[in-house]
Amino acid sequence: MFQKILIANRGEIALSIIRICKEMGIKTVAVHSTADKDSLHVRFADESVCIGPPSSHLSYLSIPAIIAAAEVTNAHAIHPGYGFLSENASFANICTEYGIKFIGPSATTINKMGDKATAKATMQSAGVPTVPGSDGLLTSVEEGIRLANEIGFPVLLKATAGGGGKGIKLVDSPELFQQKWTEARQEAVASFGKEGLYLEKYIEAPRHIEIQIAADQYGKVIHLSERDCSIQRRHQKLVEESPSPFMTASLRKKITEAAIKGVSAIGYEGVGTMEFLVDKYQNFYFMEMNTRIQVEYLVTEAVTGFNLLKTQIEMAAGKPLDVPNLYPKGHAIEVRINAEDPFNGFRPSPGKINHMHLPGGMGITVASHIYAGYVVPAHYDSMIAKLVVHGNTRMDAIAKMRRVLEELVIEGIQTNIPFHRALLEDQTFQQGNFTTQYLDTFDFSRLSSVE
Ligand code: MV4
Repeated sequence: MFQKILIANRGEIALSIIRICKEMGIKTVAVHSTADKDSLHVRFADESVCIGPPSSHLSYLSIPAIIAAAEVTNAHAIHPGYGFLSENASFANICTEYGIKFIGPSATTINKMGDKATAKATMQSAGVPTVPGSDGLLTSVEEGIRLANEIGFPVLLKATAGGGGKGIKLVDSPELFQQKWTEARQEAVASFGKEGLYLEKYIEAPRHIEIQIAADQYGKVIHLSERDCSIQRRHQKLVEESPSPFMTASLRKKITEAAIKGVSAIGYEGVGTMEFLVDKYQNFYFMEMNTRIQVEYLVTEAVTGFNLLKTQIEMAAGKPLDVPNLYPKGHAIEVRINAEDPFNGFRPSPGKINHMHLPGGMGITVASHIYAGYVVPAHYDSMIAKLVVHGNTRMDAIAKMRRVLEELVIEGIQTNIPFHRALLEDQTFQQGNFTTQYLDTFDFSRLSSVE
């Protein structure tokens, strides 16, 4: 096992990694920007290194600063968490060159899944269902129009370097194709420095269902069932749950088999997630693969009782997997608490938390780095806490989450707690009858500002 791990991240995930390392008897090194000097991940780690100024580019994304911190502290491995450098192939490569274990898959695998057209083609060859569309990148606008006419409008133009909702254009009719093509290419170059586009049939009002995977270094691959992440606003997940209210035994069998087939085909190592779009007929299509631990991993931990973060570290150290496929027991729901003002278009609301109260009780996990007096910096992601509840049934979990949200107090900054309270009251949510389009028509004026 590793003797010392450097955590190349901040916030709740850095804290959660440090906590599990302590339980495993592994020493920890925190890295931090000057804006995070008073953060809990810095206080709870055995050692800490300041790696730069507040700007992410000069700190949490600075490969030389992080490698230097690992060198001077003699860390044997780096855990990248999620976001930042977690899916950066050249960082994974540089770690290897310096004799540091990158806790994640190989640079080759990260590259292959990071290029969305390549990822799709790879999964298609492996026999995983994909959305009808172009075979790889489009070579001309004419080819795109011909193919779109064949498939039928509307279609989507997707940037191969995109992902997570970035670089996607909806094209409703042939007349608009040329214009959208030009826009999409320009945006792809500006955002990602790569102009490649591919084409897909537009799946209307799908669900976002993802399969959690774990793969050891000896070819054993298991799934840990699904998470439903359909509750999103502008491609930002706000609520995740498992099992999916839409799931059936037959769909779960097919979708998990496909996920395992895809992951096995690429010789994947570590934890990962296969994202699928599921249409109203329960047809499912591979969308993207995430090669990191995800924000919503606690939902899977809650329903399976399996320590995913610990297993990720163990597998990176060469330990074989010793469990079969895992299925949900009961029901778990996670809500993401963001320092955002839901009464003003969810704009960021950084600042000092004057007072707070975190909920407790059975079947409740609070993953958070905040404390009374903590200043939420303006430089990073606005997520400040994750609340996870676990109950016997979905209705039990909803009742528990409503109680938890009643108890939760965060004062001094605006948060999206009022949104979550309104969502948990909503009939459509309670019935589990939602798609990725659900929040597009959600009436945000129903939010109450009264405590
Ligand atoms: C789609 C789609 C419909 N049809 N692809 C958005 C995020 C990126 N990972 C892929 N996305 C979508 N791809 C086809 N062929 C609809 C979406 C989509 C979406 C997907 C998952 C969760 C929320 C979403 C919100 C809008 C659009």
